[in-house]
Amino acid sequence: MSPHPPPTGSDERATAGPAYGFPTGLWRGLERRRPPGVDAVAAAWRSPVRGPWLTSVLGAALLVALPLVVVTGLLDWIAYGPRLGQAFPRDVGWLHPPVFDWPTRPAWLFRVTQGLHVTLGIVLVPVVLAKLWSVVPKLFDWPPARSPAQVLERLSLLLLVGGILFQTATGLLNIQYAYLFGFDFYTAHWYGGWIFTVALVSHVAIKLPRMVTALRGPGFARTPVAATTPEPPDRDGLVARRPGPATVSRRGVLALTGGGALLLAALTVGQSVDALRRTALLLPRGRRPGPGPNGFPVNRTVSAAGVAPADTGAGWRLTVRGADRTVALDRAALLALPQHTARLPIACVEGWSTEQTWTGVRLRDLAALVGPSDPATARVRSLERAGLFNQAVLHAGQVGDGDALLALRVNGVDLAPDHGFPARIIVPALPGVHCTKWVREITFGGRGDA
Ligand SMILES: Nc1nc2c(c(=O)[nH]1)N[C@H]1C(S)=C(S)[C@@H](COP(=O)(O)O)O[C@H]1N2
Ligand SMILES: [Mo]
Repeated sequence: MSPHPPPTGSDERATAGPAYGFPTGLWRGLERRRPPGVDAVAAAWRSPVRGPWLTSVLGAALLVALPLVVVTGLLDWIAYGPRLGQAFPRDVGWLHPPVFDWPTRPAWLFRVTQGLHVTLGIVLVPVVLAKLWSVVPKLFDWPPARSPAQVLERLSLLLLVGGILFQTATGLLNIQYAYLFGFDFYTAHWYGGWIFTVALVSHVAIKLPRMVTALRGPGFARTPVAATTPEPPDRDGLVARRPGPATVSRRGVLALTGGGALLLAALTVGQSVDALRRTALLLPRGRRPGPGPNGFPVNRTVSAAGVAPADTGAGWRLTVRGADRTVALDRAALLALPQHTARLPIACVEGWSTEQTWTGVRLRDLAALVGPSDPATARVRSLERAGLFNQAVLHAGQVGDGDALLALRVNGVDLAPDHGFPARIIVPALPGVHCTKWVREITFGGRGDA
């Protein structure tokens, strides 16, 4: 039994909503010219659990988590190296966070930022859907606005809802390699991210006080279905006008949402935790990367990259260029140089990461062969002819790190062809995309001529 009998007529609804702003005649006129069916549709949303409390609980969860997704997304862009001209999108004008040289320590830094960005983006899908469900009747509000301020607010909601759906869809499609859209992923996800962020900030600014009020009021976290009744009519119109009987409690909705999020988390964490790889059911590739020391995920295989076995055989030479000279080294010559071993992650921005033990020549030792051992940059080129990631530029801090390697071996054996044989780059905290495989040439730039 509801302690608050639901309002029945449209008069109550009008008084529950905000008063009409300027120009009053326009809003009143709209109110009178109701499109056919709008009342029937609005009345069809009858769940008594909808209301400020449920929307606020879901909103609070998103308020904590979404900023993390936004910030880690921006950090991933910085990690790609905008100063080195290799972040995507490249030309963003002034629209970017302060850029800095991505550090090499802690070595797991990029593993964590890309992992949080992708994993949270996936895990939050049920929470976002539940939040949208809790407010969906407002989509059918008539009149659609009652003041110019409300027009603006509703436009920002359009950007907010459209933004999060767009970011989630493009992100998920990208990690599945499903380029169904006819535009560049990076550009779309970047600008989509800004639109979403601006809409999110204004939405929070507008709604935060109401969220706090709702959460400070009576709670419903323990109310069972039998005792579930609607909240009193609210000025936002979240509470159903003609609520039906409860078929689920508020805590039931939250349990379902949380359960969905936990399930997605369980299916996703294996992408970032080597021991749980087999549980990563959503990982589009490399869930069973095969046995042995080279048994870890492969993003682009040697055949997909079009690198021919003849190019990586006995005739392969690494060209190293520097300020003073150019040298060509075969694999035996590289193996004869001092070898260094480091345990480092490969972290792919598409969501997965893995930690392996790499052995090879320190980049700064290679630099010393051809010029100063502390160059400003290193440009690495692959045997791969086409492809966005057939080259990468490293900054001074990355070249100079004692664990920055041209890796020849992994886990005590030669690199497999798919992992970049004869040689690949591996640098602490470097995004996976810049850990160039099948390296053919490294050019060290002098100090100052980066
Ligand atoms: N030449 C070349 N190197 C490359 C790539 C590529 O497409 N071409 N992909 C990169 C990406 S996106 C990642 S995540 C890592 C993956 O390394 P792995 O396949 O050895 O795990 O390799 C990087 N090196
Ligand atoms: Mo990657």
